[in-house]
Amino acid sequence: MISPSCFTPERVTLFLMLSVGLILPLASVMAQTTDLPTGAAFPNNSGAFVDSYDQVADTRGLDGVLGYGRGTAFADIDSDGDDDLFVGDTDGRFFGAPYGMSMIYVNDGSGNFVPGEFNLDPADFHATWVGSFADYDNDGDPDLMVGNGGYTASSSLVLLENRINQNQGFVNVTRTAGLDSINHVKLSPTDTNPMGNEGRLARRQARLNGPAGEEDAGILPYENTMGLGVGDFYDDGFPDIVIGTGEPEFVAADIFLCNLGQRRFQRCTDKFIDPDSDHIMTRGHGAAFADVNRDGFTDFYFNLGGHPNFDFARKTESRETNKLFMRQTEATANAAWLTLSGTNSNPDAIGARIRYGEGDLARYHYVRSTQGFQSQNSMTLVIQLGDQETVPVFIDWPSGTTTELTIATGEYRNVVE
Ligand SMILES: [Ca+2]
Ligand SMILES: [Ca+2]
Ligand SMILES: [Ca+2]
Ligand SMILES: [Ca+2]
Repeated sequence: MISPSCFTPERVTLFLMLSVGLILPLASVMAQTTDLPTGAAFPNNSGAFVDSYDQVADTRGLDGVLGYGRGTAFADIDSDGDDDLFVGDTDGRFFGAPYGMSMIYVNDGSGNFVPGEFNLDPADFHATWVGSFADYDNDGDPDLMVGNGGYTASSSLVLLENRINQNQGFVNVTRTAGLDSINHVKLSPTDTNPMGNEGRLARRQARLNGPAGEEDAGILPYENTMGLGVGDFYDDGFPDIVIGTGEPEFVAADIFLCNLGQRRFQRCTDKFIDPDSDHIMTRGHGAAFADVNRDGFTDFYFNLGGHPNFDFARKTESRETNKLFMRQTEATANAAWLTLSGTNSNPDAIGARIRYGEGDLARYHYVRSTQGFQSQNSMTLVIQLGDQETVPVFIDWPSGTTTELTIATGEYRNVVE
């Protein structure tokens, strides 16, 4: 059932959520650093070897399709122990084939990806903004919820049940799950240019005068927040921040903020190296973290691209290719991997708090359904052991119960509540 809708309360709520999206993770970062060691090790690049994240999408099977990137998510959809990748794309089919659209990529276990078929229906991915995984039917595999529309096209929610183990791929169960009644159509004229105002117009005009246009006009650099990712670069236990601007008209500076510990962040965009170098000025949206090649170092995927209606109207091009950043370092990780299965708590253990290590070496993980803007980090938690062979792990489940265990180097452990 589709019903007309104008400026709905849901839309207002969405904007409020996006507005506070940056503030809440920052607040939680501040809160959780209380018991952590000061002076976290930040790689020293004074030597000949540069400790960096190299952009490797082209050699890992994730290259070549121009897209309007939106939300992205890592989840182990086929239960083979590695993180597979959902890429939301708000879709270039207006331009005809070959166009980018939302995809699921399957991980071969080493961080190489191949496109998956899974009987996906293109009609279920029209102007997709977000996809998020959870085990909605409690059968042990992650199912996929897709959100379409935004300000791009008519809005819809699609729930796809994971039936890979029955060779049916993902099956649309939106109607039987009772979710179709909340789909709606965007009609409000205020949606066509919700960001237009005098300040932005002045910035736009200045920007048209070249990269230094804003500076020449005395306007601060364009750093609109739309995409937002929170995850742990350098696996030091201190969560870091990525901000993408998501603006169709301009590429703008990607903002990587590395957490130095001691409640301080430092811009570290220069650590994220792309041979094309255009990554430093993009239209960023979805951002997700996972250790895709199981080397003990967290990797980062950035889903990029502008807006199709804008391109149509202005006869311009704001699509971009996405980026996968994998850490290249002389350091060797000493890590283990942990997943949680709730019983009295929810099956995905959303809300669980994990502490590992003791004293000054204690670190924390939190299991969340989404992280940042329209994105979901891997549910597999990377445990850093430092110079230890084992570390104690303490799990606070959402139900209120606790679990204590010991995990060893190289171990992959699923803990059942
Ligand atoms: Ca997998
Ligand atoms: Ca399931
Ligand atoms: Ca970090
Ligand atoms: Ca890795």
